[in-house]
Amino acid sequence: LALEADLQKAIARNELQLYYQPKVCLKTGKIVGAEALLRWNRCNNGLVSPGLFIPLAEETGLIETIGEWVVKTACRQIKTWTNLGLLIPVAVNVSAYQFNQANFCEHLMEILNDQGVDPAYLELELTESILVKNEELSIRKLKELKSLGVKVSIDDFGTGYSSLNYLNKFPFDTLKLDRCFVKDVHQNPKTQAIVKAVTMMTKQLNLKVVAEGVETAEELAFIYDNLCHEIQGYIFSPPLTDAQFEGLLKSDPELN
Ligand code: G
Ligand code: G
Ligand code: NA
Ligand code: MN
Repeated sequence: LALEADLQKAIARNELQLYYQPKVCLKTGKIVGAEALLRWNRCNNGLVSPGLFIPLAEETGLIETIGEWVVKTACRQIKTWTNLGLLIPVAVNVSAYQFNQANFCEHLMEILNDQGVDPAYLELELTESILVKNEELSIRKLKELKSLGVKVSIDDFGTGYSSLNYLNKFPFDTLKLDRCFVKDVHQNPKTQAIVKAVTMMTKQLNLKVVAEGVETAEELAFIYDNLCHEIQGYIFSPPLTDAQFEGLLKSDPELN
């Protein structure tokens, strides 16, 4: 497959790039984090959607190398920003194949140590489907990660198996409310009921809530009134290059 052959060479050819989408605190309006989102500029011919090449990378095992590149690049970015006085935690998406590697935690710590990055600035975004394959093992891994100081989020919450029991069992720091509960929420009483119930529950469970994919002022207004802590979405900013993200951070008067 031509796509696979090209993907194999993407790292060596310098075609992979991380974009960073701001996470914004609703209370203060400030940027309080970033999600790293992978982009592939295939043969410098335009971006291929990760929705397309991540599944391919998973099927072929290339995700191992790519995932490592993502973590290393994110760590280097954290280091660069820290040195500039910009203290911004960066979240990376982790796929099942990566998480289920026997040495995932050791390997992660090795990278953090090599790069000299405080683990508290790295977050992992995991989906439910990653964790349900082997619950006991997943719980042990999450506990290990947390003991090392790494933060863990449940991504796309509400779209997978969504046993509420997982919130009990898995030691997450943050719940990322999937965009399907944000889109047009102001017009949909059923969605509103779900958002209210989820956020009320997370308050009791001491979880931070990030609303994903906020696009409109109406969606934002509902989210604002309903216990979410942070938002991520086009209403504030799309994913940005590192330079654009840095520019946005520096334009915040309180950070200068
Ligand atoms: O970035 P959107 O911008 O198109 O991302 C599409 C999908 O690809 C999302 O589900 C996102 O979680 C996933 N994705 C983006 N970057 C990465 C990455 O570095 N690793 C993994 N495993 N998935 C990623
Ligand atoms: O699956 P995951 O939640 O990791 O990926 C987030 C995805 O959502 C990325 O593809 C990102 O580009 C996309 N995204 C971010 N903000 C918005 C938004 O406001 N609207 C829509 N439709 N997508 C968004
Ligand atoms: Na994510
Ligand atoms: Mn998500």
